[in-house]
Amino acid sequence: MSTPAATPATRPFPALTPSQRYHLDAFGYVILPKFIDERRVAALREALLRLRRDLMATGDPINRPVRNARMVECQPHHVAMISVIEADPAISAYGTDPAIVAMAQEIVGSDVRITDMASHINSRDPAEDLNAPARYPSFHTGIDIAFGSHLKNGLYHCSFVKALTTLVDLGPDDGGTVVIPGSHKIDVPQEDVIAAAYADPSLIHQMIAPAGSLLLFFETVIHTAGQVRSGIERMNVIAGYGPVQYPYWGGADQPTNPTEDFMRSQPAEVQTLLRGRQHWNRGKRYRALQDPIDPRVSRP
Ligand SMILES: O=C(O)CCC(=O)C(=O)O
Repeated sequence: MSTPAATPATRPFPALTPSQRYHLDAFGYVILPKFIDERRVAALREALLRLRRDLMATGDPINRPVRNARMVECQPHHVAMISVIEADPAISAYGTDPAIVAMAQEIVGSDVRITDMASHINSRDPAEDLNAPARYPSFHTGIDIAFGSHLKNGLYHCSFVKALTTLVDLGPDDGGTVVIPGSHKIDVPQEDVIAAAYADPSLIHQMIAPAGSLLLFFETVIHTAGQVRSGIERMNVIAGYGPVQYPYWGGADQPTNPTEDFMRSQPAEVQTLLRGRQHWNRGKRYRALQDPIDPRVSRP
């Protein structure tokens, strides 16, 4: 994918095809297969494995950040790292990738900022009974429907969007992210939606896709990591985006904003992605479904 333009006004718009936009609207997610090429996947894998190693070497990876990143989950079968954006240039390049930012901007409906960047590396949970029907105790959303979404030109916009790329091939037993499609529009108690989905598992969709594939989803859709049933070590990189005036997220208890040194080392437009902009002018921008994708976007 090549998208040289990098300012809010000149980023490709629309950045999604009408079919991709429709899929996202209807289901709350869309997958773009092999969006990131093999070279970038390899660089991201290496960077995140090095970060895991370096964090573990501190002896207290939850409380002792490395390159401003830290762990929020540290179990033998699951490591979750947050605020990873400045840990390696390959990771920063992912979060600030103009093509991904352009899609986030279109989905939010305004200029955006990066709200957080994270990574999960996990394998089979030895406590899970693989003979029992699959259960996903961490099903969640990141923003509620009433506050986090609005309609324009009949299309759904969400103020918290995730761009998750799998760094390994994901088959059906490999724990790809699961979502309850459509739940971003059904404002009833979450437990009722989850119960309905368990009663009919066809209501749960799973990411099954080759390494480098991008899952874009609204944080209003109920989702979580899938169940790893194979011997694989799953690994992903995730960038979160919100309207440009939103605060950084990065873990409610102990927010780890990008460091000043890192922000100052970046071009102006990237600095806005990292800092946000404290102003009510959010630079709103909306498409209609039939608007064709910007011809500058080339898809693999
Ligand atoms: O690791 C996953 O598959 C899910 C990540 C997730 O739940 C999130 O980013 O909110």
